[in-house]
Amino acid sequence: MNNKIGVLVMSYGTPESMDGIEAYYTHIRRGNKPSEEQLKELTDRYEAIVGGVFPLRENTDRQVRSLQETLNRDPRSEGVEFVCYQGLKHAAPFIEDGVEQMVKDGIKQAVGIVLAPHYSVMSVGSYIKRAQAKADEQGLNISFVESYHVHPMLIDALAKRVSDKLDQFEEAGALRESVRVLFSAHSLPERILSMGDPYQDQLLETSKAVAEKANTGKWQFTWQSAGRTNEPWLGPDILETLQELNKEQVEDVLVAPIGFVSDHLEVLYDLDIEAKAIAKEMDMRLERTESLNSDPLYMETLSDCVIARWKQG
Ligand code: FEC
Repeated sequence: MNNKIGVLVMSYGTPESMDGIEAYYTHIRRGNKPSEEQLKELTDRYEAIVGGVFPLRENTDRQVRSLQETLNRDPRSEGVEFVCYQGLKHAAPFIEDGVEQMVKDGIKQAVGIVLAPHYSVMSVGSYIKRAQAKADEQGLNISFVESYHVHPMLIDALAKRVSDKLDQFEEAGALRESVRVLFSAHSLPERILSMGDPYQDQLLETSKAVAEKANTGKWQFTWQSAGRTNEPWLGPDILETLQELNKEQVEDVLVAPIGFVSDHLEVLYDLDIEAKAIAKEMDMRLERTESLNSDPLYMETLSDCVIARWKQG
C-alpha cells in the first residue's frame, strides 16, 4: 500500500534568470506582453535588489525542503510519509506541474497549502482553483489549507521579529512607544471589498495579534506594492502613509510586512529601496522586520496546518 501523502506547496514564483523576466511578466498579465517600458522598469527593479538574482526561488526551495522535514518529524505523521511538491503561480514548476508530478509518482491523497497566510479570492483562492482543476482532471484527491493568519506559532514568530527590532530602536536611543509600527501587505483591487473578501479583515486580525504580543505602542495597517493597472487598488499605500506620519512628526517607523513570508522583490525593492528612500528624504528612520523565510516556527505553522487538514480527510 502507498503510504505517501503529497503536499502541494504553492508560491508566487519568480523568473529563473534575467532572460526569463518577459515570460514571467506576461504570465502575470494573463498572456499580455508588457510594453518595452514596463519590461525595463521591472528589469531595473530586479537589478536593483541584488544585481540580477532572484531570491524568492532559493527561499521557496528551502521552505519546501524544510517543511517536508518538519512534517515527517511530527509524531502525528507516524505510518505515513509526507512528500512535498512545489507548484508556482507564475513560473515553472507551475501549480499544474506539481499536481501532475504527484500523480506520476503514484500519490493518491494530497493536501495543498500556499506560502501566504491570508486568504483572498484573488490570491490564495486562485492558487486553489488551479490546483483543484488539475487534480480533478488527474483523479487526485486533494484538500486545502485556506489560511493560517492567526496560528499561534505564526503570531509568535512575527511578534518576535517586531519585538527584536523595537529593542534595536531602544538601543539607538528611541522610546519604544514612540516607534510607529506599520503592518503591511500586498494591495489588491478595491473591488474585493464589495465581494465580501476576507483578505483585509484577516490582515487586521494578524496585525492586532502581533501588536498585542510584541507590546508595541501605536500601530497601523497600510498597503504596499499595488499593481500598475487602471482600476483603483486598496490604499493608503505605504508611501502615502509615510508622508502622513511625517506630518504627524513621527520620526521612527518599523514596517512589518506580515502579508509576505519571504525575501523577494516586494520587500527588498518596494520597502528596502523605495520606501526607505522616501523616509530618508524626510529624515525619518525606517526599519523593516526580517522575513520569515524558513524560520522553524513558520515551518511548524505550515506543518501543523497540513497535518490538521490531512487528519480531517
Ligand atoms: O520576487 C519576485 O520575483 C516576485 C515578487 C512578487 C510577490 C508577489 C506577491 C503578490 N502579488 C499579488 C497580487 C498581484 C496582482 C498583480 C500583481 C503584479 C505583480 C507584478 C510583479 C509581482 N506582482 Fe504580485 N507579487 C510579486 C511580483 N501582483 C513583478 C507585475 C508588475 C507590478 O505590477 O509590479 C497585478 C496583475 C495584473 O496585472 O492583473 C493582483 C498578491 C501577492 C501576495 C500573495 C502571494 O504571494 O500570492 C496578492 C511575492
